[in-house]
Amino acid sequence: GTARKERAPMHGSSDERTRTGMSPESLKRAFVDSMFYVQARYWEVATPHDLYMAAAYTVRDRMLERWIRTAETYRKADARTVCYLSAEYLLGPQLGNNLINLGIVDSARQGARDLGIDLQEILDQEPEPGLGNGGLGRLAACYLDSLATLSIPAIGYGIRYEHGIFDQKIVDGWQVEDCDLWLTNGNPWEIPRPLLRYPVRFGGHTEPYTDEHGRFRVRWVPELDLYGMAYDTPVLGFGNDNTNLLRLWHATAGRSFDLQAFHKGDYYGAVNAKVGAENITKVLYPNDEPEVGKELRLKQQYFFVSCSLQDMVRVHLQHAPNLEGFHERFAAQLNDTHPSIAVAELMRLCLDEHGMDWERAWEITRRTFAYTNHTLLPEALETWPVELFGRLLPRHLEIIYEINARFLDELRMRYPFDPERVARMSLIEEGPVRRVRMAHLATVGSFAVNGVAAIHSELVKSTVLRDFHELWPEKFHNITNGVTPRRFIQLSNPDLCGIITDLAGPGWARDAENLRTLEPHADDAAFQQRWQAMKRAAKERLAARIREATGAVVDPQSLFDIQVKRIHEYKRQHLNLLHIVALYHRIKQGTDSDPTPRTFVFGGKAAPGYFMAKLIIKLIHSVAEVINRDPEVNQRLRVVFVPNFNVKNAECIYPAADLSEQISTAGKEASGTGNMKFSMNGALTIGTLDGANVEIRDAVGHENFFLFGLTVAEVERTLAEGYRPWEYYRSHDELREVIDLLRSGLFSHGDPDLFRPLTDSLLQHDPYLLLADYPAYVEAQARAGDAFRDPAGWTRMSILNAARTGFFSSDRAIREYCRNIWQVEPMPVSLAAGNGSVP
Ligand code: GL9
Repeated sequence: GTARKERAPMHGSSDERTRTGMSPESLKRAFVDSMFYVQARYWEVATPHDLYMAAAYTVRDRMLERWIRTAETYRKADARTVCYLSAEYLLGPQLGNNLINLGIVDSARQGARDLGIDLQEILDQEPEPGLGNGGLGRLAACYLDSLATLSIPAIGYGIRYEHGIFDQKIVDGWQVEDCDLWLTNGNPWEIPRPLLRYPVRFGGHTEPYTDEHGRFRVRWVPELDLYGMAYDTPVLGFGNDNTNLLRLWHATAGRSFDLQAFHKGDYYGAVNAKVGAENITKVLYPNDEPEVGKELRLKQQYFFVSCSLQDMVRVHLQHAPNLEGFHERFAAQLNDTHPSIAVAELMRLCLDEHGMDWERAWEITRRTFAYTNHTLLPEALETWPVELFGRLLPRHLEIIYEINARFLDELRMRYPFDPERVARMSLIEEGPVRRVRMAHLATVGSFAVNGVAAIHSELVKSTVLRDFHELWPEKFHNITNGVTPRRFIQLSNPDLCGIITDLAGPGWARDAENLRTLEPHADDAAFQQRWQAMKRAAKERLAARIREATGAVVDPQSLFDIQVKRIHEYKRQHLNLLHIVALYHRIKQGTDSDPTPRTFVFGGKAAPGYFMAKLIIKLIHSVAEVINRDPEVNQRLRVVFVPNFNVKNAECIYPAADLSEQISTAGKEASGTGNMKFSMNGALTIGTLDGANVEIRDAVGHENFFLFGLTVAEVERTLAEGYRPWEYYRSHDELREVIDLLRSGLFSHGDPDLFRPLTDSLLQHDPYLLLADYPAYVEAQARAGDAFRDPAGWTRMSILNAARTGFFSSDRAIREYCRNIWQVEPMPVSLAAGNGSVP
């Protein structure tokens, strides 16, 4: 409405400023008001949760002017906008981060103190939105932070799962999953938009018809419709006034339920159908890489993609008469193949709903999307059975067939004598069960494809998408992942933040390359002392946390050797365990030569259906139990498992690490992002040449990194030559003794069979080459242990790691996406300009 625009009242007026002031005084007043007017509580009966809610609303109020002003600025400028489509956002707690990005941490702490409250206690109350499984979802959250910080017009689109990643409990050393309840006590950060709803359809059939111009068209007659309703969360930039939008969709039953089923008198049937519709956004699938092919999962994917594209179309049509130019307004990033059905959905919207012809629709679609690949693991490459696909989305399957028919025609022309290549590239996998290959759909339907670390992007080009790279070499990019220094240094490690700010000034958190100012101080004794004190304090905090969570007592003087990440065979937590058992064995034998006391910390969730991963968790606990209570050993070694590894715990873990375990089989870990968080916080890495480890090692200096293991080429060769793990077992005495100990029942109360599935797998197949890498790993660990006994040398390396990892800021990654892929420019928001006056 232009008419409305003229009369638009100016919020953000001086009244508004006073009301949303940032001083301790006004924060305090607003907090007390929120307690009364929002929480409806009085002081004497307020629970810790009430304190948190009142604080969150107080902070949220202070985000709104920026948020609204940002929306207004982007809209007026008709700005090209990035739409990040992701099934996962592992946001972590919001309050602390929002305080930092608003620049009011000190005011808030002061205000709280005046009221006799400890800010930390309030922060600890927040349940975390764990709407992601691991690296991929956390990456999306880091990218939202950087997009806002770099003033890039951007919207994050995703799913508002009622239950995020499960809570992990440990019972008798086994993982037990518990339902995540992040929403049950209310979510103060989101704004429900009940009127912002879109219909989403499923099932039914399609029928041809002739439109009023006599053109052939197709109509989808769905069986079922439901609605997606928007919940909006503001995402603050740091050091600027931009505040972007994260829009998550919630499923509710549509009219078809009410009208058809209820009115037919089948009340219970109708209720059931309604519940079925609302199930779509009930729960996040807790699998990491391997896919399961569950119908509900495909429904989730289509549901959120359809809502998001309809929303984008609505916005576009506010500025334009039709969908021409859609690709100029939006760059839509597909975070893995999970949202890749978007290619078919945008085609459907253009063709069926907006009457466009195929060629034009395809042009717009291909110029809208870009696709990020996050894994090469064959079992993780998404494919959907054609039968299931056609049952749920008959029109989309038709469109995919048509895309494919045209694509294959092109290929046959280009490669007339290579039918095998054409079959390999098809969007449909032929076989006993025909399947839709989502990575091929995403690649064909996008203008850019990228991997997430240099080595990974090369492997994408030479393995899973090799044929596509040969066809379209210019389409392929690398964008090495990054992590936000706001959350993973400033928020998690205030002491380190203080050190850096003293040297580099406060600007470093917006320009992480400024971390280099630490470098000249790496050998300075006084500086080293401050650094050691920082590390020491972080280790003490983690030790306290561990004691609280597990009862285990660990020594902050010892080397903290930490592996936290999803539990997966390719990540090789059990290689770490083989080394621990070797150290134990040496101490028991009296053959030990590495007297460095160590605390081994593990953390991570296993997919609920992944038996081996769960057995690895049990093995960690079992080894811990034997080692921690043996007085001959426990002065030197401790092993702990931090239950329920999540963003909140992670913030306490990364700063406390001396040694970061990044020991995946070369070629398997696409990038890793924990590796970056550790080294930014001054941990040294023991790692393979896999994922971003390669670039971290180059950045920090080879002498400041404990490298071991087979390279990708060596892994390939070893497997090609017929790998026989048994021979490593036979010829390596210590390795054999270690595995025999696992099979002896020592760690399983005399039951020699408990860990048999693991040891058998290692001895018979060992697909991740633990035995081949074992000698090199143990040797690298010995180097690390030795190095730790030279505190000055270690501290120097630790400082250099932090100083040289600015490249791994997600700001750098997002700048690369903006320049190389999205072609989008910053649009800074100003709170001052013209908006200060009362109308
Ligand atoms: C992952 C890769 O395995 C990681 O190596 C990578 O760092 C991240 C982000 O690019 O993506 N792909 C993937 O499916 N997951 C990743 O972590 N899995 C989970 O998020 C559980």
